[in-house]
Amino acid sequence: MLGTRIQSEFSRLFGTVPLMIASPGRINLIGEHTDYNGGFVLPAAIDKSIYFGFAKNNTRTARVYSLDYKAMETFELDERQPREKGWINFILGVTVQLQRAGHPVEGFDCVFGGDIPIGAGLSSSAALENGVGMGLSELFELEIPKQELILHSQRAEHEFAGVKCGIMDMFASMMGRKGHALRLDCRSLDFAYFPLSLGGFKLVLLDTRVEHSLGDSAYNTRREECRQGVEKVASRYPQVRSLRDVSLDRLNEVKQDLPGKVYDRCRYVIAENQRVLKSCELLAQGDLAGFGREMYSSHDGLSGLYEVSCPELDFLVAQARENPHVLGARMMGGGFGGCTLNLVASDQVDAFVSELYESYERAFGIALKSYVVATSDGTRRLF
Ligand code: GAF
Repeated sequence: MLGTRIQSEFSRLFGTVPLMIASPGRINLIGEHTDYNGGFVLPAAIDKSIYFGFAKNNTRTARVYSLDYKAMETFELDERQPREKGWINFILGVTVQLQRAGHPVEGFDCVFGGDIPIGAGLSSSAALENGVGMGLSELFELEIPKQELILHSQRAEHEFAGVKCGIMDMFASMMGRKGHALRLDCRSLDFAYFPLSLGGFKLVLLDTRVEHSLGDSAYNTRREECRQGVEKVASRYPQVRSLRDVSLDRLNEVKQDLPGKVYDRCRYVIAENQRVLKSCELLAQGDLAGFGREMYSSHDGLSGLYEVSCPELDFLVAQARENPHVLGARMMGGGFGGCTLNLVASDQVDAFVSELYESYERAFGIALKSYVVATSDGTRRLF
């Protein structure tokens, strides 16, 4: 087990027994690019995690070893600025946020490693940030509430990774519950655990293994385009704070004043919010086929109106559509690469994956990867 490996690696490197934390990645059933628009999402924590060992070292230095990168990095606790690049930024970023919030963090040693594929859109960075937040909170007995840790993770991502992400990823990773998705209102942060019974179907991730470089900058541009749309509508309806408050009728009233792209982005977000609410109803009624149709519509909007898909993702979703054993498929996460999420009949998963493996290789010369995922509990102390 990975956790045990981390623990023994820790003892080998630092000569003590650490406290252990597990922090999972996430999938998102539906509700993409709605979180930073004050809307709704339906993510779940998954059974792929980063494991951490932590111990105090009675200095003012953090020594952190990444098992996956086989690399040790250190920083002093009064370091406050992001490094130019690298994974240490996520750990440094959370440590800085905790200190800024007045939490007395001291020197620590940390070893971490996991099985969340990196760059696949499964939020390995949120898992990393959450794990560091909880680990330091436990180590120094800070008793920081989970909801506060989530906000520290988000700020670390904004300031130390440069992505103006919403709250979904860290929320899902931190608050996940086995057997459930989370129906989250990203404005109020009210959430409800949503039992997920998929009957004879499984959630299958197909990893394009591409990460188009415009991802981060395009993400920030989408945020800005949504803001422009809100600003226009709010000039007529001052109570409007985010696209969550905007109906298509009201958006149409200002259509002539908006650049075409901005209109399209807003139209997508308004529809996607409605799809999340509808999907919750369909899933509660056990209507998986209906939910699958919402997944396809979500993908169409992300690809056509929001323009965050890419040929590899579109190809995989188009192929899934042809397969009668797949109820729904969509790109997942920020876009421009990463995974598609597919709802596939359990006894057809192998056939589906091997068929796509071949056609994807023929089309793009890339070896597809696939993962069958289950839901799991969120970030937690193991011992
Ligand atoms: C990324 C972001 F980090 C999330 O906040 C969310 O906006 C998602 O893209 C798109 O739904 O994962």
